[in-house]
Amino acid sequence: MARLVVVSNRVADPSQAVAGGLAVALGDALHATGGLWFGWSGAIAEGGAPGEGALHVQQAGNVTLATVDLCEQDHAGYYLGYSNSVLWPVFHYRLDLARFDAGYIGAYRRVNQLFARQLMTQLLPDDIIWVHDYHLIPLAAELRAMGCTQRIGFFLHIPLPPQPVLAAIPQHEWLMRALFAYDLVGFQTEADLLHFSRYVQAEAGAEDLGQHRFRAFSRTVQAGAFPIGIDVDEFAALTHAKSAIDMYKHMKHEYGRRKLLLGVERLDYSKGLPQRLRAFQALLKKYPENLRSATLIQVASPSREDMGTYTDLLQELEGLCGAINGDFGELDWMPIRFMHRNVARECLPGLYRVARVALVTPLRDGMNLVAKEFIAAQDPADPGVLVLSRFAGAAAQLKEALLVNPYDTDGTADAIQRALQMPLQERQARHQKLLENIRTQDVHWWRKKFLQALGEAGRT
Ligand code: GDG
Repeated sequence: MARLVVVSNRVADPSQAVAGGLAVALGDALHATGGLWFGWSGAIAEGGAPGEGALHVQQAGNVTLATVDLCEQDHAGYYLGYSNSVLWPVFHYRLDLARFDAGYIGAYRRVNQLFARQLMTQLLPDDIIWVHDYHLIPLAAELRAMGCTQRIGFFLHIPLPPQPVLAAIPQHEWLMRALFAYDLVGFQTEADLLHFSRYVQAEAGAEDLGQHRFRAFSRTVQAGAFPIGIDVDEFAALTHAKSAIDMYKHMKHEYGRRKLLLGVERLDYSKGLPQRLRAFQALLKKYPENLRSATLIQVASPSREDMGTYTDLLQELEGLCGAINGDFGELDWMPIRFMHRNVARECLPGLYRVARVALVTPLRDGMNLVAKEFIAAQDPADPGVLVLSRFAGAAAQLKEALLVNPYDTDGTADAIQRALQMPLQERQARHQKLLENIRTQDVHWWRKKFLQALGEAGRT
């Protein structure tokens, strides 16, 4: 069996107990064939030169972890710059937040070239290479330019916006042309796939060969939708382990008299946090029976802290929480508990399980794994209700959630009220269907489906 090579911006050691679902799933695949995981080490080398970075290779069982350091300038231009100030906002439809600094693209190319150069030294002739996410769009093109002939697949974890939005990126043609160096390009949803298909036909004159195969730039690429899932069994096991049970009991004791609502995400403007807080505020105004009772715990774990847009967002959220707590709070009840901290992964399922309602209301999200984790952690006999944004990729699969438009404050408040009042039978019926869905299309299904399609995608 061919060896699997996974390439992503960050590398997780799959043998570590704290590794998340994706690391576990990719780890499984890597273990099965004995694999290589390649990416940035997370270290910024002081005094390093642009485009240069030492390679570190270590063994974790039968998986080789190969990582490259970046210098300060490359980290600033490639990671903070092009990846997170251009691609992340634009791919999440936020042209207003994009910063098209002319210096970023040079660093983005340089780091992709550096990765390609270092990766080439590690490759075996029959390797199958799987590249992940927006940081590494041009990697295959760089590898091909260095003579790489192995099969290469790409999976985009974030949304692909429609052509008029994508075209705002000055290098949009170059980026999309780079995708044709892959054998397979995977997206989260059919909607993303449609955006790809429309873009390449309209902007690159691509020929549609049927079954999502496209020919342009003298190359043929296979595209597909592969909605990512979670490791349901791993998450269920976490739910029944001590840390999660302790967390559940503690929260039940603290909040037993309250109706608990929960939001968990990285602090990011794509997640719709201000809009969610306003919807919760509207709920308290419109449905006063929730006063002294409904409590929203919002975990916003620190993310990309060295970027200004994230600091602004934090300030906005702290202001909103202060205003809502100030207006509605009582000596013995605070409507919102806002935590700008990371909750230990082992405790998360306990928190999910104690919540009556989860608010997963991003303005735009590739998939959203929190929605799936919440479902996996529920007690099927007395499950909580998922309020889910129609703009999360997960909404295409999780139809039994209460789907909302997060821009519609009143509509979202109404859905939250409906969730809080939902009778047990309806909660059970919805949860059963949702659980079936995340079980059938779990992360192992996703990985196998992608790798099978990559194996079948013949390059011409
Ligand atoms: C990208 C795409 C796509 C969050 N807070 C804490 C914490 N988390 C964990 C969750 C979940 C993960 O982080 C977040 O995954 P999401 O899918 O919700 O969102 P992104 O990080 O934006 O991920 C997304 C995903 O890639 C996969 O393709 O679904 O659309 O944007 O696992 O549990 N974990 C811990 N403490 C926290 O405070 N331990």
